[in-house]
Amino acid sequence: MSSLKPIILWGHNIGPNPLKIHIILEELNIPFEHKIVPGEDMKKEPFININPNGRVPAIEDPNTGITLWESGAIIEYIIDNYDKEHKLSYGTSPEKYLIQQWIAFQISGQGPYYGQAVWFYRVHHEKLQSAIDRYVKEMERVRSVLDLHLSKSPSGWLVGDKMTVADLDWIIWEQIATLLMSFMDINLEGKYPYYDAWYKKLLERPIVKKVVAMRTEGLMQSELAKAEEIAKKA
Ligand SMILES: N[C@@H](CCC(=O)N[C@@H](CS)C(=O)NCC(=O)O)C(=O)O
Repeated sequence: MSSLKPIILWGHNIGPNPLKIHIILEELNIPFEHKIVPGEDMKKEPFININPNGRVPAIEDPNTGITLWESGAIIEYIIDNYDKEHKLSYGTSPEKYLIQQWIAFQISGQGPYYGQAVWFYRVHHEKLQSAIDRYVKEMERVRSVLDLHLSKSPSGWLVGDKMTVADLDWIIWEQIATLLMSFMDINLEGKYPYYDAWYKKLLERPIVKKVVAMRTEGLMQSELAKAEEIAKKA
């Protein structure tokens, strides 16, 4: 991969969606540069020329000239173009489509629901316990779906007999869900054993560990910036 020009990954220091792409690019040893788009710059020029939806991730690949946004589409692109040996994917049916299925579920059933749980617990201006309960319940329901599927998987991975992008795609939001639930004194450890084993295996991967640590550092910095802002106004 050394002859490749680095792919530009437009991301965020705490946003989980770009970090999914960061993990996959690094696991595949693809050169890339993770450029941070500050939240206040996302919905305006020049970033909306890259993603009119004003969200991250987006990529620009100088090797092919493509600009792409939406994490599911980006993962499919990376696999088609840069995982020819199928280190983290499969090229044949049914696994190829099963990977797409788990990615589709991640984008529609994990990210938005977990994101709302974080929003209503940490950000929303008023405390709406019924909204928090709804999204936390959904986080547990999704965990039970993963556990049920993994209980029937001889390899302990979501698709086939090896770890793929389908697994890596889920880990960052699962780590955030576990952290969020710990703030609420919810501990599901032991209730979903197949999930627990899968979660631990993923979290032990050096690249996943590094990206989780990067996000923790980013969170600390943004809490510090918020505290400084409050202190300035006081
Ligand atoms: N469906 C999109 C979701 C992207 C998304 O919501 N990204 C967050 C960061 S993790 C974002 O850009 N938030 C900024 C905003 O909503 O203004 C994807 O999977 O790429």
